[in-house]
Amino acid sequence: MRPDRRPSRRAFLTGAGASAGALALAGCDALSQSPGFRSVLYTGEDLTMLVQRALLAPSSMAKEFPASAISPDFKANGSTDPDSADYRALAANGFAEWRLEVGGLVERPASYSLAELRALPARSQITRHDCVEGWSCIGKWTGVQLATLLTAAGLKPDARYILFTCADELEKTLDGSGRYYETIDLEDAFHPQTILAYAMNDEPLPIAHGAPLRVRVERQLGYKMAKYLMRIDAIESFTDLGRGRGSFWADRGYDWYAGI
Ligand SMILES: Nc1nc2c(c(=O)[nH]1)N[C@H]1C(S)=C(S)[C@@H](COP(=O)(O)O)O[C@H]1N2
Ligand SMILES: [Mo]
Repeated sequence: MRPDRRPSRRAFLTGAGASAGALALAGCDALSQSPGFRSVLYTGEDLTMLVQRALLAPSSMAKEFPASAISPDFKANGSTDPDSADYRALAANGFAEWRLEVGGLVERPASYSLAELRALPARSQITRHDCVEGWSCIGKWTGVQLATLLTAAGLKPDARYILFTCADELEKTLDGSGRYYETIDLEDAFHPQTILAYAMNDEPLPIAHGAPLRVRVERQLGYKMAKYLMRIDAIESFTDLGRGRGSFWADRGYDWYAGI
């Protein structure tokens, strides 16, 4: 740790200790007071205050459900079978040649195969997916926390959003402007339930649901959950992408922040 960082870090620890005490009074001490949990919170110079806030505030978590609540038929929506030659070739080979590129405003650009992502620490969550069209389904998602990849890559100071670039064109246009993309801010990017999912209901993610990898941003509507991920980039602004509103559907009139 750089010496100049110490005072603010210590100040934060004092504040966090106070809220751990408040949690204990409320009868929720088991997790917040366990030494393991605290060291997860307080180590790692790359963890931002945002991450720590998210972990300390259980109310900011999306509701998780028991396995018995999983929908027997999870509807597939939007693109369900991308028809580009590149995607077809990757799918034909079981995505063995696919790689997720991580770049943009990061210190250490990286590239991951599906096997490499599966070897990283995983998180599973059973959540309700709410589509703006008015339907909901509950599914189990397993993947790597986006925070893990972003921490490994190291965000540069001017990074403000994470951009997801997908393999599919939902709208066929001559200039390629119908390619699906999404952006989220860093609070959602580092949220513990924001995962890059490679499995659904304990099976490899089906093509209809975004194989080989899709993002889950559980506190927002379904259209934020970009499927068919090809790359993620840290960016400062999205005004120069698409039509400038930050996502395929925001460009077509929906809200960029689709909180539920
Ligand atoms: N790449 C891509 N991601 C996408 C879409 C899409 O068409 N293409 N549709 C979105 C919408 S509107 C919803 S509701 C969900 C649907 O996910 P599902 O097919 O697993 O139900 O994916 C979202 N992510
Ligand atoms: Mo949707």
